[in-house]
Amino acid sequence: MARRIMHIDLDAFFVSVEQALKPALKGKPVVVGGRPDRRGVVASASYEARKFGLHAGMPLATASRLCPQAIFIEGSFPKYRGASQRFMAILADFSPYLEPVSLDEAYLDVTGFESIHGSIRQMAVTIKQRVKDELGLSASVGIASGKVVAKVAAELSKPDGLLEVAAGEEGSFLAPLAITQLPGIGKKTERLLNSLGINTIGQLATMPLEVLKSHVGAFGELIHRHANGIDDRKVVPPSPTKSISRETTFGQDTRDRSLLEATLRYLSERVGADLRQREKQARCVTLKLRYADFTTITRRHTLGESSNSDQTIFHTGLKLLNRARAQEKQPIRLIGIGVSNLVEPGRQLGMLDSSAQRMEQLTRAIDRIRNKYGFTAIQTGRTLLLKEIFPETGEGYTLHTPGLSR
Ligand code: TTP
Ligand code: MG
Repeated sequence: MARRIMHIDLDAFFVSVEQALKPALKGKPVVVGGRPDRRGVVASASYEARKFGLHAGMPLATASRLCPQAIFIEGSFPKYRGASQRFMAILADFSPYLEPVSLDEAYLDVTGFESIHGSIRQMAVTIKQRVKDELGLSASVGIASGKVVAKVAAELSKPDGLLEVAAGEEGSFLAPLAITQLPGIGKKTERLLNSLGINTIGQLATMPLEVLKSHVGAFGELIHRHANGIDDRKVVPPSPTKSISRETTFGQDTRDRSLLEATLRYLSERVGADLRQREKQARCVTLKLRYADFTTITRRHTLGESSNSDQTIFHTGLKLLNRARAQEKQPIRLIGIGVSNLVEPGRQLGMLDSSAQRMEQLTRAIDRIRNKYGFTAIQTGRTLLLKEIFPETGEGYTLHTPGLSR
């Protein structure tokens, strides 16, 4: 049976989230990326702004010159992450074969699901409607027998589009399009192919494979197949997380007890928030330390009962830290905390205990506020000390290991 793959991509995602929250912005040229007098580039431009030539990646100053009436918005990542999670949750209602590709983009394998919705096309209409009703966002959907054609179809249908390519029509659908419309063909390959007289996907598809490979190497094989509308790559749901950790290197090696504890507390809260976001609990807590001489140790503790509480992660980490510090007096260069042995939250005996229940309610309230206003919108007493040390963004502290500030 021919597969049916959907590619769903939200239109002008960051901008549309802002417009959904502030309807006065609708129908106007809007840019998310920052103020035009700052350095930086456009992250997302509304379709009204695109009429003036604005696009993602363009310097803000250029954007403001081309379209002085555009409204420039700084943007806030937690908002977009929240919208993305709700978007993916809607898609997950339609098929378990869901592969998120980025915040606003996913593949869905819906092979054999026709009868549930009448047709795959009707299913796409329902998805678009739910995204609009529940999130106030518009999505574009491409449907085809494989990923690449579905993605091209979604892209071509934008904005607010829906385009289905029937089985057997993949090649003729792609043929008239410019080679740059084929995912994976960048500026360099475009120039090279253009110099060979290849401008459309159809020309690429009929080019002898050996000739193509002699110019672009092994990569030629893949783009040749894609140009012919052939793509059997599977829709792969993300593999379940096995562990979650956060770590940071200090600006200067330290023995400062309050700094170590405050940092450990902050990292524990980030791990806890991630754990709760994934609706998991952990059985194991691991502390990682790197000393001034670069020796790195990890110390692990298995909890009596699985947990997702910041308190438990922090206190377990603190005990491990105190034990390690009693053995080794060197200054510390890096500290990290992680959890593993993740399990589905079960019925907690401890929850009968009303103080644990109150703590759980408090944590949930804090998570909600942080999701909305950024991680540092609420801080616990211990981490306030970090204000003096790390630059703060709405998102959280910018730790010295940027990739791990998440
Ligand atoms: P895209 O889906 O590429 O763009 P878009 O949703 O803004 O517009 P389109 O209707 O064409 O899909 O990217 C999704 C979001 O990712 C986008 O809203 C902002 C962010 N992004 C960046 O931050 N930087 C970038 O260079 C790009 C391309 C996207
Ligand atoms: Mg998009």
